Amino acid sequence: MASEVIAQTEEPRVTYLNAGHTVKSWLLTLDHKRIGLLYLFSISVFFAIGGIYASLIRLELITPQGDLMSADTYNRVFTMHGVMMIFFFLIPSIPATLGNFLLPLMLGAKDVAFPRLNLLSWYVFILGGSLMLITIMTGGVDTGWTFYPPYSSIYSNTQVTLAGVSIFITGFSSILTGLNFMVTIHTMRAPGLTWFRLPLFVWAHYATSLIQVLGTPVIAITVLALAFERTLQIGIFDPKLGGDPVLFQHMFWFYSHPAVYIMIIPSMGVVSELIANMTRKKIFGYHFVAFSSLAIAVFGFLVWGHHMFTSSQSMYAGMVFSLITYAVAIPSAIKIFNWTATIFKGSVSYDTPMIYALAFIGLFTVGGMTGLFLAALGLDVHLHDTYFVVAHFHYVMVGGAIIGYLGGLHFWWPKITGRMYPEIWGRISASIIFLGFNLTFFPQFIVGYLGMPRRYHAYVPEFQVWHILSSAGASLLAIGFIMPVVYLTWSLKYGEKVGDNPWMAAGLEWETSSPPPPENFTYQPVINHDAYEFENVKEIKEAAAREAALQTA
Ligand code: HEM
Ligand SMILES: [Cu+2]
Repeated sequence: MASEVIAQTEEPRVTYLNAGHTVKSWLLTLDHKRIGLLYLFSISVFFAIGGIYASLIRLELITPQGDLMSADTYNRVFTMHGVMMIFFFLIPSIPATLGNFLLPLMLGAKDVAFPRLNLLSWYVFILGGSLMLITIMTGGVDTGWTFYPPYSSIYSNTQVTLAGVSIFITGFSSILTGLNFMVTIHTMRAPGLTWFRLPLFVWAHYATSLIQVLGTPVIAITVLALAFERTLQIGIFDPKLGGDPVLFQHMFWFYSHPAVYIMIIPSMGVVSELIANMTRKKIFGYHFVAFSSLAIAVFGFLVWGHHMFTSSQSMYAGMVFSLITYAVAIPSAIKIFNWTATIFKGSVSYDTPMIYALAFIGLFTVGGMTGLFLAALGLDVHLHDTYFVVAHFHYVMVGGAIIGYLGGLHFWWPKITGRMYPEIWGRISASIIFLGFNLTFFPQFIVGYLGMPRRYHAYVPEFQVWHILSSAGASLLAIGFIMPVVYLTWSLKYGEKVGDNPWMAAGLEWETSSPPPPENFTYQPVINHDAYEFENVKEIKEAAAREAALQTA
């Protein structure tokens, strides 16, 4: 009785969520946790738009005739799908949402190094995104998300210039976030938190930030050059004026290959956290996993030519690019092996985040291995620009990056909101996503191998069966993606309140309350042990002490 009375008169705890209720307190917030949620909301909207385009693509391809839309409309549809998904969803996804929310918590810091810059990054992102929405409303773009000239520079009469400006602007958001994270990781670690005590999530974000800072300026210049070429015909890419159309491909892929790692490395960081915490083990070969992120980031800059094997580049260049591409597979494989070794003999709990982690390992392995098929010079001549490529990159980007993102979102949801989602729904939707994903994309390997080119809205009737499977899978996948939106939103109000550390996870972010107070910690955390040492988790210590007391009693 007495405790109830006290509970009622107790001051409600101030958290980052209730520290201000006005719209202004959100739109002008400098709190990295709120900024993370602003991103979460905005990229979800962009993902929904990209998803609507995806369903249009899959609807068109149910029949071999191009009967749902004209070729011209179809070109705009798959372009807007790619642009939305890559530039406005996948690239910002984990760094901008989970990264923003978690990095300072994991470092024991009050905020990121430059909170105002962090807020500015979001506004820049929204500005770029709005321009892309205007692009869509004024007719969209039909060049494919790769914007290759001469089609994009001379022939297309769609909004290529506006789209270029939008991507140029959005790039700054990525660069600023990367800079902010690097400075934060360098300067704001809690006392005792040395580099090799950092969670692998932090290492992954450090490597990602390097790519963002070093690579993004190149894409920004590339799309700007394209915009100039279109409006002023100055001869950067047009051979008639002394330019070189293949130069565009070099510049584009010099960024966009590393960019695929901006999408996947953060996801790998998430998976490392999930596996350590769900198996209650230190990640096997911690140093190798940490350095493999850096290796991927650095070597990722040396392989762009594998997108251009069929573009008349010299055979010797092709051989070098092929060889280095094979070399980049090594650090990815190291991660897969080390995660597997960690799971081996761990006490695994198959909660929703772990289902996502296991799905990641399986799907990313398929995606990565088929990358090796494409990196083989001779085989790529057959597979280039077919659905095999489409299947490959979806296995990595959806099966890898998005699966990791969802796993992370579920794992840290109780930290972000203070409430738990219904576990059974988590497992059901994760399983639906896994099945739907494979049904959507595995047939594309086959139909691609059989010769179906990508970006076609009509095809020979023999391919129809594969497309029907794929479209059926896409419907399942859509259901799987919509379910978390529903039950996560539901849990905001009705989810069970679960305390600070429902997973008994190791990591500084779990030591503060859920949801965290505005300044993250009410004390200065001091670190005296490595990452993933579960004996040091407060809840586990207490349980052990209770156990010991029972034994002696
Ligand atoms: C790590 C995550 C990866 C992601 C996100 C990814 C993503 C992509 C994307 C988006 C494309 C298609 C680009 C386009 O639109 O033309 C692509 C193509 C390609 N990928 Fe990957 N990839 C990844 C890993 C790998 C790996 C590990 C390898 C090889 C070891 C690889 C080799 C290739 C090759 C050779 C192509 C070009 C195929 C062609 O156009 O003929 N990729 N990848
Ligand atoms: Cu590449």
